[in-house]
Amino acid sequence: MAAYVLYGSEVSLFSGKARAYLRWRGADFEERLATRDVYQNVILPKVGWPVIPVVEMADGALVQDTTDIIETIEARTPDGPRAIPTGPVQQVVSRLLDLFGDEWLVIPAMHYRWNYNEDWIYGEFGRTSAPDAPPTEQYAIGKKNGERFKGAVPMLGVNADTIPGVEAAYEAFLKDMTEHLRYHAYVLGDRPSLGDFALNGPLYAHLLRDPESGRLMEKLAPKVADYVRRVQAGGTDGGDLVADDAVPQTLEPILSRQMTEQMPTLVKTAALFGEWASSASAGADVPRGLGKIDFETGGFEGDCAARTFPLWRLQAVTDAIDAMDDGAKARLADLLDRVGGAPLMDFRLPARLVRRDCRLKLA
Ligand SMILES: N[C@@H](CCC(=O)N[C@@H](CS)C(=O)NCC(=O)O)C(=O)O
Repeated sequence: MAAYVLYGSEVSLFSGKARAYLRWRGADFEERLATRDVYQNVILPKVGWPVIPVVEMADGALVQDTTDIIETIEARTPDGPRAIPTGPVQQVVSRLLDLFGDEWLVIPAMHYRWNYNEDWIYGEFGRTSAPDAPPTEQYAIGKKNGERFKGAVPMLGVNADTIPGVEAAYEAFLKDMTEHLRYHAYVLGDRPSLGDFALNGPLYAHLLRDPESGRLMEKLAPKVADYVRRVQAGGTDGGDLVADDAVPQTLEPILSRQMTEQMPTLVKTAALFGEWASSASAGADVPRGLGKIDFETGGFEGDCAARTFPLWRLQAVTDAIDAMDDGAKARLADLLDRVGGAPLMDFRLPARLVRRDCRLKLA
């Protein structure tokens, strides 16, 4: 019996992140398809809501949330390689890329899937949920299951007004990443780290694997497509992160876009969270959304749901900043200055978040 069981699927963005990590770590794991039986018999009873990926540990404990999975495995087996760099500046940058991959690249990932690959994805959802059913039944099942995910597209701010911006921002990201890959095999050097796994979720499961999206990536950024395949396969052995806790300069345009586009949505969401928290009790479940906020991407404006989960990833960034010594803080401040992220040095959420029982709660 394998040490870990990954419940997930090839179509799932976050399963792609977890799988790439487990492969890179050389973890002894078995992947089980998240069929409807698995949802009914494993995920719903033990996690409480329908979500993947879920990893079952050797002692039977179930962990949901990809970063939690990575942190739990690294804490339980500290002798193995670390996805989360020990260098303090590289650690903050990794946490930033975790926030960017999971919670910002999800926007193009969902846009291209649902606006260019809709029919195909229904079949895929059906094959995942009911692998033994005939194709027409799978399509019907996939269509029913897919409604929930399709419903998230407008909440992410994808609509007729913003689509040109979503596409422009994604194409700019592909260009920046292509340039970065001329100098480094992975985001922080010659081996994968947390940021690579976070980028791999949207880039692999949706933006490379979905047929129309994959054609676009191969055409615009074949080097990125190659990188995505390498990370999904577990990365190459032997290399290391760049020395002296340095951050490649070619990563700065990507961090810059994160500061210009994603950070304002987080600041607005944090303000709504502060209002909500002021009348909520400690331990209260944090709503998944707190109304609407304006946002801008690729030069186009629109609105999107103020999703609270990204604040959890942001808190991990600011916690990593708080843990730094003064020398590291000064080096990070220089980097953030260059990418338009100076306010992040002092920005803190108005209240603390905790995650318990696979849910986000007010501390
Ligand atoms: N933060 C979670 C996100 C997991 C997630 O959103 N998974 C998707 C599939 S890729 C899902 O099951 N979503 C259901 C939902 O959000 O209601 C993680 O990193 O594991």
